[in-house]
Amino acid sequence: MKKLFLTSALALCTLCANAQEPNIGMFPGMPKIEVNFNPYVAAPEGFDKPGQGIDNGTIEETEYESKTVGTMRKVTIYLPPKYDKKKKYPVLYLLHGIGGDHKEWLNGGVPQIIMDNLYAQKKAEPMIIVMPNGRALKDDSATGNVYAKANGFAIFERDLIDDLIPFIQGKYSTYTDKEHRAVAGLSMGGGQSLNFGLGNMDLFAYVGGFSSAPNTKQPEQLIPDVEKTKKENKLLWMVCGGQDGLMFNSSRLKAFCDEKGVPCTLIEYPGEGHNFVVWKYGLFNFAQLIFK
Ligand code: FER
Repeated sequence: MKKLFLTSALALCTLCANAQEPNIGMFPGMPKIEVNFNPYVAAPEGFDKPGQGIDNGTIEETEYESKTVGTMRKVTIYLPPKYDKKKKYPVLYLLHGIGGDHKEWLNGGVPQIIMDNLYAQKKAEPMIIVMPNGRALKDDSATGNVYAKANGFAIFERDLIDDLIPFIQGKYSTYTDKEHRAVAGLSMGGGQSLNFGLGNMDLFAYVGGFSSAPNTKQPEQLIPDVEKTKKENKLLWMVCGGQDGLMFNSSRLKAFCDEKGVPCTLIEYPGEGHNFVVWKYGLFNFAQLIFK
């Protein structure tokens, strides 16, 4: 199975262009796990289109010193409309996929438009969204064979916790407790969010996985202590396309949670594959559920 996995991953890679998520539609060999999905409710028309006459947040790119990697690392920040240093904000760490970097969400997922619209309708708590480069390597570019650099996505756990979070809390006006910190991501970033979020429940109360990739740990590793997770996690929320060959990463965790009585959402986006239709929907919904 491992060999099949590797071969197909490499085959996929040769198909995928740089800085783009692979087409997972034909991903072979993984089991279909029967689960009770949570109901899919379509996002309203225009949720990802610029709203007219509404306040806009601001996007900036900055750099932080990573002791983990030994380099200065780029990160994209989205501050909510009317960001005010005298107030404190919760923080969502929003992670990209294997073909992306700190700009992937901005280029493909228009988080600033989705959030500006949500704020205009008072449907989300004002928050800072931090979009780092989740490939914690000296060469963290999404070029060449991105699968060969996949180990950087695991190393990022230390970069995030030891370097990036302290930097963000020093530079911006943020709350610093777990109830005001969330992590979510797409594909490899979804796997990272489940791994790091459930693995560090003292740091993250809200966890989101959108079309999570095979870097997602086994449910027994993610939730070794069911009672602790029930007590400490405030939201475990997932979405995945119905035609996405990576669904098993999400459905395996959902089945485990349902069996053990751990609150967990998994929505199957009807008919969709491994793409930003699903991930924009993920952000739109997840952002409305956190920090409340
Ligand atoms: C794999 C298939 C897909 C894999 C990673 C991915 C590390 C990631 C896809 C993405 O981030 O879009 O076998 O192994």
